[in-house]
Amino acid sequence: MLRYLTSGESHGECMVAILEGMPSGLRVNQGLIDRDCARRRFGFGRGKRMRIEPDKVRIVSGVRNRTTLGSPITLIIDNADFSIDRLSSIANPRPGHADLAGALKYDHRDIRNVLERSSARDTVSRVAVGAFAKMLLGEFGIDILSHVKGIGSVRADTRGLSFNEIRSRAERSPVRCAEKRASGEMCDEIDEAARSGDSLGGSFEIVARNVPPGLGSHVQWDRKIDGIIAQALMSIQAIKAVAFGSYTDDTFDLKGSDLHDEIRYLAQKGFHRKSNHAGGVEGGMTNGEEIIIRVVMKPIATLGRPLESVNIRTKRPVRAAVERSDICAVPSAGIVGEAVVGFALAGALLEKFGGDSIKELRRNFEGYRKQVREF
Ligand code: EPS
Repeated sequence: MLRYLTSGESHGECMVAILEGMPSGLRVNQGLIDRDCARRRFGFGRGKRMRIEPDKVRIVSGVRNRTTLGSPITLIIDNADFSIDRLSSIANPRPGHADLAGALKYDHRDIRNVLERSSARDTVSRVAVGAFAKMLLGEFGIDILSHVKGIGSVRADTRGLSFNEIRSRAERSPVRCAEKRASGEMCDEIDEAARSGDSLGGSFEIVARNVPPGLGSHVQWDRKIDGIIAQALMSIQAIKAVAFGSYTDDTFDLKGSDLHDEIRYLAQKGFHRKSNHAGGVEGGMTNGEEIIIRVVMKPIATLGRPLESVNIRTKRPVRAAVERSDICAVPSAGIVGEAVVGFALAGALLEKFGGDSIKELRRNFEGYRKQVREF
């Protein structure tokens, strides 16, 4: 079983993750870990903290000579802004943040005790874990990308673009949007939100390709791969909606004949589909098509021109607290999305094919591929 825990406060000494269940014999690519952490850090709309933090991941256990041992892997990211004991206390909760619910639940009269852990700073640990998951998936040709579909009132139209085109265009865009026109307009809206003391949300898409059919299972609710992926995505800070394939509010008026993906067979290609409205999942299992997921993120809760709130000590009306923050974190959230989807798929891969070493996992994987080819 693949699992992980994270720990760490936003301005504490460091962020930590322990990843357990990775097979032995996986070559560790530090460059890939660094690259994903850098992709998470940058992106138009991010706050000043991102210029302070190098987000360098130290691997302190579970890896020897750049190869996994099969033992728990501990990852540490030191916080350059380690200032938690000097930071002021906060009494004015921000609407949209964990502040008030967390203070009530844990009986904290200083909201800083809540926000230090609820902060999206924790996503750096999740991206580091996700990089390991992607390395494992990469051994089997499974590849994941993300790209921004919308920010504020701007929507991108990427119909007709291939997986590789979307990835290379998104990587060159300051908002990680594959469409040039939309990318420029998104930057303008973020600038405008910054000027007016506001924040912006949006949506991004995750695509995973070369996923074999049969990850997850129809036989039990907690083994359904779409449920597992949705939970992982919903657990990212500020994510409010997750949808597979073509299924949004705009598609529920379409008929079964419009939406279900007709089945075809070619000797070289095996079973495949004419369309992919299902987003690569049917009956809680991957079906061999690309996995496509749309994720909606709410605007950042910290506003330069804060909303109405109530002081938790005096109970008097006040304006919400203003902290250093991002204006829009949708481009970064896409990278976190890749990481958690990678983790979910790596977990499902290990559940199906087992194996304590990469060698054993590969043997089982290839045996299944042959079985499916000969079906
Ligand atoms: C983040 C670090 C945080 C925020 C952001 C994400 O740093 P600081 O609070 O010191 O500015 O920039 O977190 C939030 C916006 C939030 O509301 O939690 C990071 O490393 O991603």
